[in-house]
Amino acid sequence: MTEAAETGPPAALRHDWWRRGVVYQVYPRSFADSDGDGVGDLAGIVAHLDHLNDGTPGSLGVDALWLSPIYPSPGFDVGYDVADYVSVDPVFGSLGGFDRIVTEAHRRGIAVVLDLVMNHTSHLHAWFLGSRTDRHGPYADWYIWRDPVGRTRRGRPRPPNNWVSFFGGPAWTWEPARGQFYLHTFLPQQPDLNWRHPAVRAAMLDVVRFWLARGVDGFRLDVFNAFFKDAALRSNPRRFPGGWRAWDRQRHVYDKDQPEMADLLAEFRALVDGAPGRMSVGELFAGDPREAAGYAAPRHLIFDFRLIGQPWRADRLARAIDEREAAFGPDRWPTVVLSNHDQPRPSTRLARGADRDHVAKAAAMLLLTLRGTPFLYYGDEIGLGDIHVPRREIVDPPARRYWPLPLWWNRDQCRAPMPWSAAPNGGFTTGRPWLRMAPDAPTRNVAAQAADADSVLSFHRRLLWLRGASAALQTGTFRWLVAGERGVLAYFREAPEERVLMALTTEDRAATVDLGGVQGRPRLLLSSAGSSEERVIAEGRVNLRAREAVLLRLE
Ligand code: TEU
Repeated sequence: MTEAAETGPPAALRHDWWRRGVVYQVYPRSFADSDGDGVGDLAGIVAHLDHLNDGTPGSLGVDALWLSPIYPSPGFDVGYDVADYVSVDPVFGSLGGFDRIVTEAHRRGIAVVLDLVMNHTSHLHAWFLGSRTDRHGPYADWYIWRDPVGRTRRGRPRPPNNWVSFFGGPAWTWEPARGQFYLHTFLPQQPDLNWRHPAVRAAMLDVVRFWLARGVDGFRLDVFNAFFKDAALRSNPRRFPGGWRAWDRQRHVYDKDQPEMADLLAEFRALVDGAPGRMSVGELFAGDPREAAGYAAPRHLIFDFRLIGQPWRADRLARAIDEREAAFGPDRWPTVVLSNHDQPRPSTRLARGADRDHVAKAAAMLLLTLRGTPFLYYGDEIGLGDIHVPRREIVDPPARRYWPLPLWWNRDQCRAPMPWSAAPNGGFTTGRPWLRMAPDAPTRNVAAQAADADSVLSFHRRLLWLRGASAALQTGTFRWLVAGERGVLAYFREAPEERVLMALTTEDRAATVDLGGVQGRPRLLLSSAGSSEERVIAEGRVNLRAREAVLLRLE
């Protein structure tokens, strides 16, 4: 037993923290660098855990920390290509450093969630090195190998079906050493594992056991609905109308979402449930809320990315919220996600010329008051924006891969190093940061915003602590008051002991919300514009300034 495991899940953590609480996502390369090599690391994270939760409203007060992959990786997909599942990449630290994160996080009542990338490994993982050279060795069937289906007119081996890689190009790469193709849903450097092979399943469940024994409280499962492919590897049917990417011109009925996943998920959950208070969340790979809801299990959360795709428009957001609520219904528990390490950041994506801070605050209101477990991406709490990364500095593989086609997905932009202070390089590193800092880091940083009561950070802190004390916001039901009409979103969250009303306008002009028929005396809890209660609540209505979001309690 490690020291971290002995301390166990923090006493302060209720068993259903994953349902009531807020998960904070750290992209480790970009959070804090403790040794000056320009890359964030585990010791840097430990040094900033008080920012997440020091038990006082001077911190965010979040309940869990999700770490994007920390395992040894050659970095073809910046960590999402894992070369060893039971170790820590030296650039981040060591297993001992990881144990310290668990101990220090638990001491602060923060649960630790690891990112498990189990659909594929790195092409440099020992399993694949064994598999690619030997058709008969112990790893021969650990990946999805197939003979060619004849030859092309040019005499090249023809791949077994029409599947394509999400990152561009065919999903099959020819391996001369074996004389066969292997499958990769992502890069050729990310070969897909053969989950139908019992040894693969056993090895992966051992990985889960390894981290649980080190005191981990939960897992994010990367693209988990792609683990199983059609047993006969049938070609996908064409999709009309398609898109400009080959991926969008197919209906993905055979390369993901196979029924075998249900059984694996049950086995995985049984393992995770070996101790109370542990959670898991599956990343739904390319799917809608209905698909997401189909995978939700009693203690297994699912990302539903429909909200990420919406512009900052009340009618569009209302439609997306309706879809989610209809898909999940009252009995299944959704997640709320407005950003992550793959998507443009809200303060850039949603603001579109409007004041970034206003939109960042209102977006936080949505994230933290909708029904479901919110996932807050590092940096969003200060309204960090996307960075512009010049072509020659781009690190992200799909962005490089498509050149010279348009950049459809340059994820470097949303991975800027965290600016902690006005020090050089935002106090992120004493060296040269692996990605450039946001240009406004000297003014938009944690220290500056902590000192400013009107900042995006101060707003996040107040809202998060209000949420932490509110049964209605944590577990209450959802009911519309105004579903997107005239630029307004207003909804109730209701628990037996408390009723809360959220109202916001996405428009650049004032709006009113009629409270006629609404039971209870409204009291203002929070306004994104710093408005007073007298300004907001008057004569049976709520007055909203341009782009304002307010939270009320009905007494
Ligand atoms: O991303 C999978 C992925 O492509 C989806 O998140 C996608 O953005 C969404 O379904 C919209 O269609 C995960 C990781 O988050 C990403 O960083 C990795 O590159 C990828 O898997 C491969 O491991």
